[in-house]
Amino acid sequence: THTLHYGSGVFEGIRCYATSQGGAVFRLTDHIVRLFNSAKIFMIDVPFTVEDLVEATKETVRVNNVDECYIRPLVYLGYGEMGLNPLPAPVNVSIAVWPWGTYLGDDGIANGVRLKISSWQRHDPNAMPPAAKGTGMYINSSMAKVEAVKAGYDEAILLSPQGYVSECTGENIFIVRDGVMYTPDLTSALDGITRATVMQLASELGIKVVEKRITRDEVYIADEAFFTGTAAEVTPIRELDGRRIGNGARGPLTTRLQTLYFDQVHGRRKQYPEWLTLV
Ligand code: PPE
Repeated sequence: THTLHYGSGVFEGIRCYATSQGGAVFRLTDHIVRLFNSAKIFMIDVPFTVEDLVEATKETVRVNNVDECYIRPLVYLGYGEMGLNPLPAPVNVSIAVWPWGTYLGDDGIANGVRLKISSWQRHDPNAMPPAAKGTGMYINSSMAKVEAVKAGYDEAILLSPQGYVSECTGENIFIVRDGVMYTPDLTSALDGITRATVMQLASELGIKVVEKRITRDEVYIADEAFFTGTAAEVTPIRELDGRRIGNGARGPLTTRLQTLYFDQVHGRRKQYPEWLTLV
């Protein structure tokens, strides 16, 4: 297929969580809207509506009988004409679901993970669009991940072409200093739905969140650092490039936000009922 040859697909990563009322997909419509936005950026005409794919996602979870799962909608260019021009290729959509526990291990969620600044750079926005989740774009993340894992780390932070912290291979990053949270702006990072969720939860706690350019040394001397993603959820960072971050364990604010996040996705709080779609 065109997508297999050229990496021309777009995709989403979504989670469904068990709640007292059964399985509930977290921020489903927001994810499907982002999928359509990714497709728009690449000029892929998805032959379905947002509502179609919302319904198809719910049905896929239902018929697979999994309350807790990861969901992977994938828009790909199927069998058709070869060559760089994607326009003649048919547009297909698949949705897969599978049980997927913690992304970087239960110990990572509880005690934090160890990171390395990658020698690979994040995309220049005029080379690869940061707002899109394009399949081929992930070669960049995969190379950074391999480098980090081979060097004995759990994850990598990629710097933007300008040399500022952008994001991890599949997560947005936050640091905490003197009670204020900082996160990179979106000029070289994905507009993460977990990022937006955590920012909302922080505002509930009255915590100021600032989006700005962040240098690597600001992470070294942060009081706390953590990263967010659908797969990774809220994971503390305990070390970067051999420097212990804060007290070298899950920080107090990270712990509060993590608790709020897990309570939210499991439907244990009353706020934002619109974020949970029962299957
Ligand atoms: N940055 C990148 C590059 C990224 O891939 C993700 C999601 C995020 C930030 C966080 O976005 P959000 O999930 O909306 O909070 N990465 C997905 C892919 C993970 C994978 O291994 O595949 C995910 O978390 O589902």
